[in-house]
Amino acid sequence: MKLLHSYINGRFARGERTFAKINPVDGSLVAQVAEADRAMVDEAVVAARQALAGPWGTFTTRERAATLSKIADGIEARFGDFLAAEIADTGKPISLASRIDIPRGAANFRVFADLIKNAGLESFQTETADGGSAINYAIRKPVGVVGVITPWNLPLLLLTWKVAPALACGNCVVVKPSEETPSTATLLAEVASDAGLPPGVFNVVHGFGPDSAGEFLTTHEEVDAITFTGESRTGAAIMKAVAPAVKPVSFELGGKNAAIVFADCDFDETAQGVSDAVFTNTGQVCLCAERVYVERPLFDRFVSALKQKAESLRLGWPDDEVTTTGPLISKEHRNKVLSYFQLAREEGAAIVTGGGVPEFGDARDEGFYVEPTIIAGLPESARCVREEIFGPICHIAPFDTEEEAIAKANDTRYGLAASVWTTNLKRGHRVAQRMKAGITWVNCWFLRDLRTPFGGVGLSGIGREGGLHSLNFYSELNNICIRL
Ligand code: NAD
Ligand code: 6OD
Repeated sequence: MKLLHSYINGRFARGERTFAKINPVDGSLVAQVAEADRAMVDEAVVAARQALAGPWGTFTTRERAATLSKIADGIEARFGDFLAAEIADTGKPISLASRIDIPRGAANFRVFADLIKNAGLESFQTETADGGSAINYAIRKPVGVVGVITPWNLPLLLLTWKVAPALACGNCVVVKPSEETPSTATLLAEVASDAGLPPGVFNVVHGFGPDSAGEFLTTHEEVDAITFTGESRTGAAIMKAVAPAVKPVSFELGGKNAAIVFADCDFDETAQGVSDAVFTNTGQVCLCAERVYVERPLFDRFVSALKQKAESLRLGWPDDEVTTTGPLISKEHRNKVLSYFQLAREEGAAIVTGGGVPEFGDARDEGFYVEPTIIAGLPESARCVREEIFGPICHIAPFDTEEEAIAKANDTRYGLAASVWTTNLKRGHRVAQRMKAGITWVNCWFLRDLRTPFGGVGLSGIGREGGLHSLNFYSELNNICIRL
């Protein structure tokens, strides 16, 4: 049986307690994972602190960028290993992991290798009151030791999205991947070491959140900043934990995202696009649409089309190329999603399709699949319309006016993403600009340019990452003022 270790100061280190990583496809055991205790987290943070003052601290920007590019090469060279690890941990279809997760793991390192070489900083020629002048210019320094805490839904993508810019800026990191997805982070440690990253620069500690590696990391005095992706409630707990030390945080949190479909949309493209927005990765993407609003003249036709898309999804084994939809990540998460299916019925929803658990007649019946589900007929106040479910489910409702659609889409405490579907260019801009969301897509969904700001408003997060925004979070900008 595989045993996954933490990676501390350039070596794999075994914790005393282990926990089981279960394959969500059939409930089989993927690996035992050795949990890092408080002393191991401390060791990782101390190693990271020392590494800042070691050879890593002397790397030029160009040398850091070259190391990041080598890590990207290493991920690509071991594409098959990363793919197998990602699939075993999450059960997601090979078609998805090979198209999105693993390529983005490499792309995150390449993009930030390029960006750090080319990132400029501001400078000002300042006129002084006595008729003289001064020059102000800013320099970029690493923040120090960055704690990186990530979720299970896009494990490699989301972890590298934070680790790459943090390293590009010269920091050292201690990463706590989700307990549900320990495998790709462990592989990344091998790749980072092969790429010549000095010991202590990249550390991985395995474990859980409260009273485990997650909490030991956020509360550690020697951690200078925390970057976190996960549930809004967890973000709130971490915020409390770091408050006494006033640590900077970057939070990418939950969402209850809306898709607005106008009657003038390109029907076929929109039906496919909205189906992707709802069901990709079994609805386990923070950007997924869980609320779909359709202009009334198109409503019945669109509901039928989306139902047909949902029913044509292929739930199956992840390594089967035709599988489109995998299981949910765990039994616990499936129970949560099923409790919302039940709640929808109690709240009086019409179940357009799904609402249950598929039967396969083989080992997958021991896994954590649910049916792609569409519900309708609920008031906007219903819990199923207000709370993030994080599964393959949406509520679909009609609207009569643009104002009404905007008001309904924005009536949420979250504010991560939205999508607007129309062939009217002016309306596309107009509605997109009024969305209460960090990112709005028009006639597309999850189309990413890694240089753009990414993050959410309200319960969906604090701060922006992406491009220069990441570089600025992972740097201390020092201003220098010279009197001339
Ligand atoms: P989660 O909040 O349960 O866990 C995320 C990570 O935090 C895990 O590594 C976990 O072990 C750790 N953790 C939990 N409690 C902690 C604590 N008290 N202290 C320190 N660490 C702690 O989230 P999840 O269930 O893994 O992921 C799903 C959630 O993540 C959804 O809400 C989804 O919307 C959100 N998400 C957001 C984004 C985004 O970019 N905004 C991206 C992906 C996922
Ligand atoms: O694409 C990204 O950079 C990103 N952070 C995606 C987040 C997806 C949420 O599940």
